[in-house]
Amino acid sequence: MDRRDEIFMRRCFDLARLGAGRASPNPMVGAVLVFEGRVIGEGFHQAYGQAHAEVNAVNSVFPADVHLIPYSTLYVSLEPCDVHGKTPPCTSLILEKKIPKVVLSSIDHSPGVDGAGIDRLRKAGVEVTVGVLREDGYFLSLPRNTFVQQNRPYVILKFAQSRNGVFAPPDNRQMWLSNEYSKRLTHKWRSEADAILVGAGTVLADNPRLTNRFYFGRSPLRIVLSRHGKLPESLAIFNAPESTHVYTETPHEPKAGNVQYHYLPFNGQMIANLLKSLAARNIASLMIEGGIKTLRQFIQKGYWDEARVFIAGKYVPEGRMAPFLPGPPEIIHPLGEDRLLFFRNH
Ligand code: AOF
Ligand code: ZN
Repeated sequence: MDRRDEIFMRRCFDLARLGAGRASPNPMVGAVLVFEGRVIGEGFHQAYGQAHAEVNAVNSVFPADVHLIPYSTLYVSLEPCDVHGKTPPCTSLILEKKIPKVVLSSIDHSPGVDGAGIDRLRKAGVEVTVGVLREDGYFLSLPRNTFVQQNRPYVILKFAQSRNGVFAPPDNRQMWLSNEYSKRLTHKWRSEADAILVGAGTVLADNPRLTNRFYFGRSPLRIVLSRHGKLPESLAIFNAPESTHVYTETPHEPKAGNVQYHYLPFNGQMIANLLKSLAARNIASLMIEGGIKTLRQFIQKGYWDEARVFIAGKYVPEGRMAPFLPGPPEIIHPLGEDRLLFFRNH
């Protein structure tokens, strides 16, 4: 594999991530157009329903370089689409612009693509290389591919625990464990997730807002699991303008327009049915912020893809212990006195 392929592919990944929080439920995709080692165009999928990365890369080429396009290589983090969705297929653009070579990292498993994009290009004589930085590309596109292949959102568990593994004090008081860096990161993640979910116990104990206040970008949709639906309308989670969906066995009419109640039987299929319902609402990524019971339900059913766990520097003498995750963390980041442990369920 050409070392330069990896450099340009990394650039595609960096560009792709600029679409975090806005591209979903589409994938984050980045593209770079290169003529003889020189980048002549770059682009990424900036927002759902808008132009794809390849289109933005081609459109970014300076007029003086446009004649170079038929002699250039298009690097793209994901297989170019071959479907007419909200925008025309990128395969058509590549053929129309006579781009002779395409280098990509991972496959788009969306219906109608899933290898068809590669086939169409190859049949038309385009040289296609697949699998550059395969693993990174796989994980970059995993939220989208999980959404289309399993008909559920990509699930991220997020929680904090004390140095000695305590999640919450015995009396269920709110306890802030992690530091300012961890808090800021949490808000960044909120800006990237389509929705954020908590159990009713957490809502009642902590009265969280669950909005993004300490990072750029938007706030996610808020989801509450509440078997009996008895939640006072004065809770911060019901504050406008962000929307809140409550999943409950006993639905009732909300007072405010930003709140909706949905019927969900709290049985053994609850998590599976909830995820299916969220997918039907185009929610492709979901962050679970607690509490212990809710996190454990997702872990027990195996419905989690990543876990981001803050280990605070603080020691808490007693309390309820944090959920247990099988397997060791893949990455450990220092964050001041805290540490961030990153797990994958695969
Ligand atoms: C690409 N490049 O930048 C993105 C792609 O409804 P549409 O028009 O947005 O098309 C949806 C399809 O395009 C679907 O297969 C999705 O995975 C893919 N997204 N494809 O070639 C991009 N964002
Ligand atoms: Zn496309």
